[in-house]
Amino acid sequence: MKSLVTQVAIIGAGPSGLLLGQLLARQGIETIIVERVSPEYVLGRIRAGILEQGFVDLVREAGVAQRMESEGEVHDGFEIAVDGQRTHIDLKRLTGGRTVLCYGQTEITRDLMEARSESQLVTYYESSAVELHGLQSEKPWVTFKCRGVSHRLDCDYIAGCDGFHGVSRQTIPASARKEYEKIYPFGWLGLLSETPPVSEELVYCKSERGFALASRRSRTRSRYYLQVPLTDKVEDWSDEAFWDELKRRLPADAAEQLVTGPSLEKSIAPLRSFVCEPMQYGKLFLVGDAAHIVPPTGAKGLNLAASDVAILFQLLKRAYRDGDVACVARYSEIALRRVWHAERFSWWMSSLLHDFDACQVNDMDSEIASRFTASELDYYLNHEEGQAVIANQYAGLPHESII
Ligand code: RFL
Ligand code: PHB
Repeated sequence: MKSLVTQVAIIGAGPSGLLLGQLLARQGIETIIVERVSPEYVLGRIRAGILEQGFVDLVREAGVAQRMESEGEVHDGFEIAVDGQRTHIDLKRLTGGRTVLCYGQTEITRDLMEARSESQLVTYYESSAVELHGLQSEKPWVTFKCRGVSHRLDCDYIAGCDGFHGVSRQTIPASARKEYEKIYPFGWLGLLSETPPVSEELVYCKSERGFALASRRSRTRSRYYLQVPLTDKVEDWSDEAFWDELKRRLPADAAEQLVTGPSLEKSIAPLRSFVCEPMQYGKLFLVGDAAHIVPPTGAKGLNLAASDVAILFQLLKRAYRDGDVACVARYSEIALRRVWHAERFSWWMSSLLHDFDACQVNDMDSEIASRFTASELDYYLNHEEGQAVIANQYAGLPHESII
């Protein structure tokens, strides 16, 4: 057994774990990350594309913003199209100047990984049998296997940044946590292609055939999504079938301009709302997808992960720098307030823009339900105050108000 010691053990080298590690390192706080898969596998995941200002500021604070600032695109707004009718949500005007940055999660992760290896900070990739111990004691520890060698990592705190399927949340006794969950009756089929995007801004489309999203990574790289039944498999969707269906769901003028091409990646993600309360247990803190999941419609998952990181970082800084070790007890209470705001907004955006009728899950008579939805869409899209509600929540709460 190889013995290791650090101050904060981080489980998971996704964006949450890497960002926390980078911020702590800049304060002289030591971390070791333990990750289940290889760096190549982590970078093969195509996920988020929209970053709120709070996220961008945090990446700057971590000293890793250089490429994001030169390659990321500032988006002043986005569009919502309902049955082909396009409405522009002017984020900048409606929020008093706030915008979002379009820059892929894969790129952020790559930037953070490179910064970590340049600073010679330790990450154990391809680790198995990861287990957390002594969470209620003064000195918790983590055991894992890496390259055939068993390791024991002693630490002061453990940050569980290991995503929804990770080990951290499962280590908290079931009697000490409550989980809230809603699974939606459809998924998102995503396709990435080296083709010029159909629009300068994102277009969220509600159509009779179901939801679609036209997103992008750059002037030459597009990311599109289609609402699909949960029973569909990626193999059921050829590139051609994807493009045909997308054209039918996009507004006609956009469909005409759509440039198609071979897919670089295609995957299906289920849609889920999930929260684990509390987000801490003794010396373990759950961060990001390990503690909560939102459906991707509001572009909130990664941003919420970053706000957890910001909170935990500030509390750990206070504990190590000022000796205020008691303050870490407030982590869950502070984080959950923001989590529930994002959960509610993401659920609401998803409910408004997806086709539930196709799934026959409405408990209301579907005719009256569709009138209610039409009226709700009219209010939120055709009135200034409705648009402002969407814009302010989409742009995200400023991080200054977190603690
Ligand atoms: P991750 O990214 O899942 O990383 C967790 C890491 O932990 C590792 N791991 C373990 N390591 C050690 N031991 C174990 N037992 C382990 N088990 C797992 C995993 O291998 C992995 O490397 O969680 P993290 O860091 O909290 O980051 C969260 C974000 O990835 C997620 O919230 C976003 O991608 C959600 N999301 C979006 N968020 C946004 O803010 N804006 C968006 O536009 C947006 N679009 C999306 C999305 C998520 C999507 N999918 C695929 C669910 C679009 C999609 C399609
Ligand atoms: C993406 O580009 O992957 C993306 C953008 C906005 C969302 C979800 C995903 O709401």
